[in-house]
This record gives sequence, structure tokens and C-alpha cells, in this order.
Amino acid sequence: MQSKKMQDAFNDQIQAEMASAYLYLAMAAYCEGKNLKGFGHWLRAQYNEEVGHAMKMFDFVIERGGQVVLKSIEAPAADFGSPLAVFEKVLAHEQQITARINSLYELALAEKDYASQIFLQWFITEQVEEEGSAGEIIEKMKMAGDKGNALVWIDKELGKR
Ligand code: OFO
Repeated sequence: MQSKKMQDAFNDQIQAEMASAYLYLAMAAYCEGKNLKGFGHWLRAQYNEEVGHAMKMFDFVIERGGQVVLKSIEAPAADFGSPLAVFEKVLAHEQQITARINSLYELALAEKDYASQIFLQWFITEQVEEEGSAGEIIEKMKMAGDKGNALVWIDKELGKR
């Protein structure tokens, strides 16, 4: 059984993961609207991953006899400025999510909730990967600069995800 505090924190995180999914879907729409299908493909995959993260928590709360309470999600932006700005925003967003996961873990420690501590370790590892892959794409894009053919190559690479 989970404490009410822990359950509320997981419900907030389910909302945050769904908001991440919605943000990445908006980014996919933006990139695909600019004919960057590979970027769109990568972001759609990210959207699916985020829904997966939310569902992992959804299942965990229920498995522990808790109650899932879904909350509303704000509409994301439609225009992100440029493909580079998209990925800078992905990285900044993932850094925020990492901070949230760390706070959840701290709460699990304070609550002596060992099951939640073990469960959250997967997310802590996942966040390292999330930040790493966004950072790598930003580096590639910065190296490419505004050379159109380099952007086409990155688009192709991202389409392989
Ligand atoms: Fe769920 O890791 Fe991104 O947000």
C-alpha cells in the first residue's frame, strides 16, 4: 500500500508524462509540416515512449491498491521556431522531468516506500538516456549549422529510430 502523499505524487507525474507526450506530438506536427519527416518520426517515437512512461506509473499505482486520478493537460505550442529550437526545448524539458523524477525518489526515501524506490530506479536510468539523446542531436545540428544538406542527412538519421 502506498501513502496518499506518494500516490498523489505519482498521479502528478502521470500528468507530466502525458504532457511530455503531447508536447512531442506537437513538435512532430511542426517538423512534419516543414517536410522533416525523419524529425517527425523521432518525435512520434518519443510521444509513444512518454505514453509508455505514464502507463508504467498508471499500472504501478493500481497494482499497489491505489487510485489513479487523471488531470487535464495544457495545449502545447504549435510553432517552435526552428528544428534546432525544437531539440533545445526537448533537452530543457527532459531536464525538468529529471528533476521531477529525482523529487519523486526523494519522497519515496522520506516515506520509506521501498517498492517505489526500486520502481523509480528505472526512470532515473531512463532520464540519463533521454537527456543524452537530445543533447547528441543538438550537437549534430550545431555542427551542421545552416547547411541544408546536413539537415537532410540528420533528418534521414532520425528517421531510422
Ligand atoms: Fe518520460 O521521460 Fe521524457 O519526459
